[in-house]
Amino acid sequence: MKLFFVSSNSHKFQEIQLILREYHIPISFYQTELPEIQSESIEKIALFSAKTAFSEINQPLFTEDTGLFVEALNGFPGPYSSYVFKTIGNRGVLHLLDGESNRTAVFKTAIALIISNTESMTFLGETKGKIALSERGTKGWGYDPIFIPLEGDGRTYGEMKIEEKNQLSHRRKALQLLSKFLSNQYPHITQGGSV
Ligand code: ITT
Repeated sequence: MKLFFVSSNSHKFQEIQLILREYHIPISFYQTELPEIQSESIEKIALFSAKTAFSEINQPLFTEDTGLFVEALNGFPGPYSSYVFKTIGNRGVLHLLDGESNRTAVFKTAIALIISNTESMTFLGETKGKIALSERGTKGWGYDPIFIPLEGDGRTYGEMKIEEKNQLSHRRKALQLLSKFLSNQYPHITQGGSV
C-alpha cells in the first residue's frame, strides 16, 4: 500500500522522507497547495487539509500543519504561522519581541493521517525552545534561523544540518507517533522494520 504526503512545501518533504526512511516507511510526495481553514487548532487545520486531499487522491495519505507558539505573544503566531511568515517574516517576529526577556517558544506539528473514508487520526509533536535575539544560520528554512531548541547545544535550527534538526525536531516527534501507529495497525505500509 502506498502512502502519500501531501503538501506545498518541499522542505517538509525532505525532512519527513529522511526521518521515515529510518522507520522503513516509504512515502510519495504529492505536491499541491491545499485549502487551510482558520482555526485555533493545528490538528483541525491538518485534518481539514487531509480530508480535502483524500477527496482528490482517494489513497492513504497524511498532511501536516506546523506552528510556532511564542509564550510572550500569548501563543502567536501559532496557527497563523504561515501567514505571519509570508507577511512580517522572522524580522517581524523578532521586532515583536524587542526588549522582551521571556523568549520561550514551542514548535508544534500536527500530522493528520487518512487511511479510508472512515479512518483518520492525528499525531502531535512538539519541541520546546527559545526565540534567538537575531537570525542565525543559513541551513534551514522558515522560522529555523530564530528557533533555538532546548534539547540542543544553543544553536538555532538554521545553524544545524538537516540530520541534526531531524534528531530533535517537532516534526520528528509527530512522525515517531505516526510510525508507531502504522507499524502496529498497517504493517504492510512499513517495510519490515520495527519502530
Ligand atoms: P503546507 O502546504 O504543508 O501547509 P506550509 O509551508 O503552508 O505547507 P505550514 O502552514 O504548516 O506549512 O507552516 C506554517 C509556517 O511555519 C510556514 O510559513 C513555514 O515556513 C513555517 N514552518 C513550518 N515548519 C517549519 C520548520 O520545521 N522550521 C521552520 N519553519 C517552519
